[in-house]
Amino acid sequence: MHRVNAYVGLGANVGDARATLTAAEHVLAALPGVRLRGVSDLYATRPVGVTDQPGFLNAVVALSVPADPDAETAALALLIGLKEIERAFGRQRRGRWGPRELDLDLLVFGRHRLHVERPPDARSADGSKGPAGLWLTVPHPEAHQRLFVLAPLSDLARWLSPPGWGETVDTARARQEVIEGPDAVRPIGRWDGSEWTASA
Ligand code: A4P
Ligand code: MG
Repeated sequence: MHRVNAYVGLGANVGDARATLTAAEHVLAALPGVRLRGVSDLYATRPVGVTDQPGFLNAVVALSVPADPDAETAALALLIGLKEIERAFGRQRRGRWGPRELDLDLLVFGRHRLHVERPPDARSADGSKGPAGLWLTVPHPEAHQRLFVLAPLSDLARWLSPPGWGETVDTARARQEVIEGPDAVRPIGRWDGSEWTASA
């Protein structure tokens, strides 16, 4: 079986964000065929995009996931799993960049560059209706210019150079730190195997 290393970004700013991210991390690690490779520190982050909303908590997890029968199918299957977890945690639709109970973004899927659009009438192999209009771009098109992604990602993969970036995660993080300023992200917890405990 082929496997790839995937990175998933977690974010929340509605409800008990810390409890949500902790529980979501455990659900992610229990997805079929998925192995957990690492969990970043937990960060308190300043909202980006829509700035008039509560601060976020963000983290990133490193996963090893099945890549069969092909990268595109496997990445879409993972995305569908992420969307189901968001729904299970009560994610409401409030518009782009707005407040959210839980946001799960597929940041990197191995060395693959994918852009997939599933037509609204797409049907899965068993004939049941698939998720309408689902689309996917990896690496995530905005990840390289968001410190709330780059800081936790560099905890896990600072030397990684995602396809299309032309730079390492750490280089992008250092540049973005200058642009966003020292208060944009703040580490507040370290993963101890079951939860984030307060950083020393
Ligand atoms: N989609 C395409 N590619 C991907 C991918 N690589 N990963 C599609 C995940 N989804 C992907 O996403 C909309 C559609 O994007 C999905 O149906 C999927 O098919 P969504 O999560 O439902 O909508 P959204 O999150 O409102 O939009 P978007 O563009 O993902 O928002 P962002 O970019 O996630 O921004 N500030 C801080 N500090 N921390 C945050 O976590 N998050 C946002 C949300 C804004 N500001 C933030 C934070
Ligand atoms: Mg999203």
